[in-house]
Amino acid sequence: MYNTTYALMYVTDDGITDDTAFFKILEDTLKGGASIIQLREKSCKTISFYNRSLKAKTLCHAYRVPFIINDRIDIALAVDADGVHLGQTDMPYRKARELLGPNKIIGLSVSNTEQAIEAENLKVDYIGISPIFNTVTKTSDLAPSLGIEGLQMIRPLFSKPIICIGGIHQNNVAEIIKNGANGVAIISAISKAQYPEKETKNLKEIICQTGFIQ
Ligand code: TZP
Ligand code: MG
Repeated sequence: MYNTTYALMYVTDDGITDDTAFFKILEDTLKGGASIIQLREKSCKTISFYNRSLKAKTLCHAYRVPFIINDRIDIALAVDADGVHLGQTDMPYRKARELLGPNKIIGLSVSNTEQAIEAENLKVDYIGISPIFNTVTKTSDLAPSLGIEGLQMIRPLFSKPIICIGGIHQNNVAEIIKNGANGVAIISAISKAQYPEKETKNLKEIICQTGFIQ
């Protein structure tokens, strides 16, 4: 139904509490060519998360871009999102699959080779290597950066799409794609850019110019 490429995932910035600014950036990144959106809210109340989710899903679908939710399966079900992104300490994958059914996207963060092997056995839809580089956006519950070496070790262990997250910007994105990732997930390089639409366009162009991704 939707273009489900993982090339460029924009992960929303929960530091942006003003809804007008939040949705302006979201629409800018959709215009710029983000291929999937993950709504990530770490501290807001459930009602605010739910309301943002409903509006964000409508916006993403207007651009025919899939919309997934970080962690909160209840909210994903409530708004009929396209899927969820789970961390290692979130709902276990099997239970999430049981709740969401066979057709929703379920991605899992992995921070080492053991977790990648487990994700392969579970047949999750994609994994997010977390973090690939140092980031200032997420400060708690963060494993050491895996770097390109970590990606190279994990790539042969997982057969479905791999995306990388953490500290990604225009100057390091090509290296990640050339080393086997199917895409990248980005917060601050887009949310803090002066022109998020242009920034997204540039990132997408760099990703596509590697020739590794359509
Ligand atoms: N998980 C691992 S790193 C990270 C998350 C949510 C933050 C990524 O943010 P940025 O600004 O793209 O480094
Ligand atoms: Mg989580």
